[in-house]
Amino acid sequence: MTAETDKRIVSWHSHPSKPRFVPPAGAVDAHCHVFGPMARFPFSAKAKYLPEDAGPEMLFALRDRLGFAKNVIVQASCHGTDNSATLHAIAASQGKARGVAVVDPAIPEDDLYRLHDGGMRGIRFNFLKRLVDDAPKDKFLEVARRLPEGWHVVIYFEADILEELRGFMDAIPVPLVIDHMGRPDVTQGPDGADMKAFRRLLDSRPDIHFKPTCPDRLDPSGDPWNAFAAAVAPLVADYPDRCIWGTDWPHPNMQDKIPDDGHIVDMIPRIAPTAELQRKLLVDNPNALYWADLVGDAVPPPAS
Ligand code: 0GY
Repeated sequence: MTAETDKRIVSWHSHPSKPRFVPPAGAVDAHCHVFGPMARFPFSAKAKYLPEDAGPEMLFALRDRLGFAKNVIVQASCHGTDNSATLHAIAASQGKARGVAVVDPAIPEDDLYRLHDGGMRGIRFNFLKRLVDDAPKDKFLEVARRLPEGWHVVIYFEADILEELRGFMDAIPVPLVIDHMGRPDVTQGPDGADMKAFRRLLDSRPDIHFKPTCPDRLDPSGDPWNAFAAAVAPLVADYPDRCIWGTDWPHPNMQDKIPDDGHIVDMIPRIAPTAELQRKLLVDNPNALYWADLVGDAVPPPAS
């Protein structure tokens, strides 16, 4: 942490609007985070940003306001490999949250199973240099080979290193989930080079999922993020069984362009215009990845 980053940052909207779109019953916000509370869960000494507290009560209040039933909480880089804050939030959710951990690749097997018992169902490999000091592919592969059954790997990278990561991703022996579609340049449109490369990745194996998320990060034209909608809707239409969606609250590092979460939710019908697509994106696909043990109990029947 440098002197300039010592001030704690607020990157989320204090009064998000109520979305017009009403998510289907059982909808999952499958990409969000918690920060702290710092007094109980200090941030990592290696954190690249120092946020204000955004704990589970705030997350669950937002979940209810936006009309979601459950959350998948992704361990944020500011907490490093200490997953206590995320585990605390999952425990506080009373069964309505599961998570994705960030681990030291040398983590003992017993600790992986403890994370499983705490509601984790995957680990995240982050390749963004502005967020992490290093991303050791060889060590990542080793831990990916000894994950508990049913887990997957979430990968966060930017479009310019997609090709470089292809061999690494091919070697991961469990399903993959790609954060924010690998951050394509959405202004190139649905047939731009970045989207084409991402489609090639999806076509390379059937067990890669993706998050058509973060219009606020990916579309420089700003809200209502028309370039994002135009570039992403065809991807969701063509890969309806392979996408999951999330708000990205509390929007780490977006303090200069804080999005209104209600507007983020209103992007859903623009990228998934039918009830069937919405059910897959928000209910079926995330439940299969994160609540596979309960699928059948937890997933409501398709809307008629
Ligand atoms: C995201 C994106 C970002 C941050 C993190 O773990 C994190 O700190 O994921 C980012 O700054 O692009 O998905 O939350």
